[in-house]
Amino acid sequence: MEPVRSDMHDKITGAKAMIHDRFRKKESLNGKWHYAVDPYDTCIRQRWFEELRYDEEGNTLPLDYSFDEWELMELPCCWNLKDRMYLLYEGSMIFTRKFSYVSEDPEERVILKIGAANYLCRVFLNKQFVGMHLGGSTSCYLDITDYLRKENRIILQVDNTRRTTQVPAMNTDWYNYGGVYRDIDIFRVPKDHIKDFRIALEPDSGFQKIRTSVTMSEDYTGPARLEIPELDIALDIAVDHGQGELLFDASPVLWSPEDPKLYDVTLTCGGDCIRDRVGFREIRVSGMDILLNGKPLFLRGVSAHEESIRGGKLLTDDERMENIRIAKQLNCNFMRIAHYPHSERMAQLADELGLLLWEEVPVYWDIRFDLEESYIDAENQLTELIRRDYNRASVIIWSVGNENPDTDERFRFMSRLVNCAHGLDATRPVSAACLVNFEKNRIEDRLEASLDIIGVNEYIGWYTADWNKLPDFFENSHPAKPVIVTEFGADAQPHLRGTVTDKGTEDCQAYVYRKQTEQIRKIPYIKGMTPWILYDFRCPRRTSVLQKYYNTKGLLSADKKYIKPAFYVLQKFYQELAEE
Ligand code: GCB
Repeated sequence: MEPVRSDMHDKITGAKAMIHDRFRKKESLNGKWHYAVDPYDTCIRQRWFEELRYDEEGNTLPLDYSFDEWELMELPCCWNLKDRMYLLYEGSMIFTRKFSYVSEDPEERVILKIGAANYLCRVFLNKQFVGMHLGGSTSCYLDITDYLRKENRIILQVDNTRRTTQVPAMNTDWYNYGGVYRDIDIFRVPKDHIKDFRIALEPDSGFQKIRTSVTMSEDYTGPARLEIPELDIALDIAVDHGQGELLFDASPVLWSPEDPKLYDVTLTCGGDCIRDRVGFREIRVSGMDILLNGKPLFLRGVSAHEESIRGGKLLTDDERMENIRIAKQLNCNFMRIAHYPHSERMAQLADELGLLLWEEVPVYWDIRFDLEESYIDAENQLTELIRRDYNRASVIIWSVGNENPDTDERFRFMSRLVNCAHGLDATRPVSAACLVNFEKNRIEDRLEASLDIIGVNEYIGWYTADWNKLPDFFENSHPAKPVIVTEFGADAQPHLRGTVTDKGTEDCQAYVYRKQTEQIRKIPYIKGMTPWILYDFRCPRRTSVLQKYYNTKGLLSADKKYIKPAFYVLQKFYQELAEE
C-alpha cells in the first residue's frame, strides 16, 4: 500500500483548499453511487480509475471492475449500517457515479466538497487523480474545474483502515465507522472568491468593537463590503493582495445561551458574495475565572459523541436538535462534543438554540507523537476546524486532545498544537482533556503551562475504585488556571438495578454522580464539568455481557428513549447551580 500512497502524496488537500461555503448555492452529489468493497486496494494498484479498456495493440483488456453495474449505496451513509456484512469492515470501498456539468461562466471555479469521509479519501475525476484528504471528521475541498467535462465520472476511494500514523491512531473507545457520511456538494464560485471570512467581537474592547478579516482566493486588491443591516453597518474593507482586515465600532446585543441573538452578515468582494449568521460574545479567562461577556460562568456541561443508533456518524438536524434539547432539559449550558470535529451543523444549531460548545480534535490517547507526519495531519485537522467554526459564538473552547500520556514527545507535539490554535484564534481559550497524575493523585500535566483552561478526566469511583481518593485528589491539586472536569462517569446497563457498589447498574452510576457532584460543588477552582456521556454509544472494545459492544456510560440509552436515574441526579445538581 505505501508505494501507491506515496506516489499520490503531493496531492494531499487540507485547510488551504477550504472556501467559505455557508449559505452558498450548491449542487448536491448525494444519492445513489455504485460501490464495491476493495479490501486489497486493487483500484489503486491496477489504476481502475484510468478505465483502460484496450492494450496498445487495440485488444480488449480483462477488467476487474464494472462501475455502472455495481450495486448502489445511497450516500451519505456509514457502510457499517448499510448491511451486516460491513458491520466491522475496515478497509477501502470504491464509490462511483456520473454527473453532468454545464459551465455557466467561463471564469467560474468549481469546488467539490466531501463533508466527511473516514479516514482517507482519494478523488478521481475523468480518469485523473485529483487529490486526497486525510482525517475522518473534517471536509475535503478540491478545485475540480480543470478536470471537468460535460459528462463526468467521479470515483472515490474511501479507506477507514486504522493506521499507527493517523490521528486518531489504532485504538479509540468509539466505533470506526466507514464511509462518506456527510454531504457531497459542488460549488460554483467566481475566480476571485472568498475563501475565509472571520468576524468576532474584539477581546477587551468593552464589547464595543468588532474585528473582521477576509482571505480571497487570488491575489486580489480592491474593496470588500461588509454589511450587518440590523446594526446599520455597511463598511468597506481594503483588501490588499487577497487579504483584508478591519476593526470597527459596534454595539451588538451580546449572544449568550439565554439570549442567542444572531445577526445576518454579508460580505461582498471581487464579484463574490457570502452570507453568515453570527452572534457576538466575548469569552475570556481571567485569573481563575471563565468569563462570558464579562461575567463569571460555571459550565454546566455534558460530553457527547457524534453518534446515532440509526445512522452511525450520520446525524440528521433533528437528531442534533434532540441532543441539544436533552442537554437543556438536563439544565446544561455547555456541551463537550468529543473527540473529533462533529458536523458544522452542530455549532450552527448551537448558535441558534443557545448552547456553549467545546470542540476537539482526535489527538486521542497514544498516537505517534514522534512523527512529523502525524503532527502535520493533526495540525491540519485543527486548522480546518478552527477555520470552519471561527464565526460560531457557541464555540468557546478549542481542545487539542484527550488523555495523552505525559511524555516528552507528546509534550512537544501538543505544545505546538496549542501554539497553533492560539495563532489561528486569539479570541478563544485553548484546553485539552488531560490525564490525572495517578502516582500523586492530583491534577498535574506539563501541558498546563500553555493551556488557558485545564481539562481533566478523573474516573474516581469507577476506574479508580477507592472513593477516598476523590477528596484527596481535589485537595492535592493546586492548579494555576480554571479547571473543567472533562470526564467522570460509570457504566450502567439500562434498567439493571443493584446496590451502589454493583458495577454496571443504574444504582452504581447514580451513586457515582451523587458522590462526584457533592465534591465538585466544594472546589472553587472547578469552573465546569462535562461528565461522560449523554447517551450510550457503539464501541467494539466493550464486549462484556452487560455492554454488548456499547459503552454504556450514557445518561440515556443509545436510542435516547430511556433515561437512567443518574440523569436526574445531574439535572438537580445543575438546577441548583443555575439558581445560585
Ligand atoms: C475516557 C475517554 C473516553 C472513554 C471513557 C470510558 O477517559 O476519554 O473516550 O469512552 O473514558 O468510558 O472509558
